[in-house]
Amino acid sequence: MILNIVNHLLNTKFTNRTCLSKQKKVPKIRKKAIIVILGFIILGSIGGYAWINSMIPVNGSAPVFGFGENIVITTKNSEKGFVFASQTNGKKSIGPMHVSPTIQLSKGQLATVRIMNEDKSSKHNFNIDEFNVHSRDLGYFEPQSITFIADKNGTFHYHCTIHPEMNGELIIE
Ligand SMILES: [Cu+2]
Repeated sequence: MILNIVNHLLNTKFTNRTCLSKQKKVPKIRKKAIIVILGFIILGSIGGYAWINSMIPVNGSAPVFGFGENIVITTKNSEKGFVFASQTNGKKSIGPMHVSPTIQLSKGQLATVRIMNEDKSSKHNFNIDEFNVHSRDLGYFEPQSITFIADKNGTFHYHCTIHPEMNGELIIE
């Protein structure tokens, strides 16, 4: 009889324990969910910060929302030596390849230069000093995009600091 009671108590204790451990498991899952949600919020805000930062032109301090003119420039090694080349000539229509294309922009226009080094033999960079546009020294097939505001009228030069013969004009009207 006593043994039965002890057994019964042990059983209830045991089942209570399993109940307790089950109850503990639920908050653990919730904790994990909260951590995951917090992780998403943190990653999201880092991503959002980076995204807004990428909207700040290199010659400005505030983000500019909108689509800039895309200027696609590649660097190549041709018979003429190292050259800047473009398929777009600063305009949206895709035409023949231009060597050292003249980039034309309207004053106040947002522009994104997309540079790609297609030259195996050398690193190249892209600079427009007056607009604080300075790329890294790009290795083979390394791309970089730089956004700036064409906030001054005039004729400017873009160039590669490694090869002074690599240069072209930027006209803002
Ligand atoms: Cu170069």
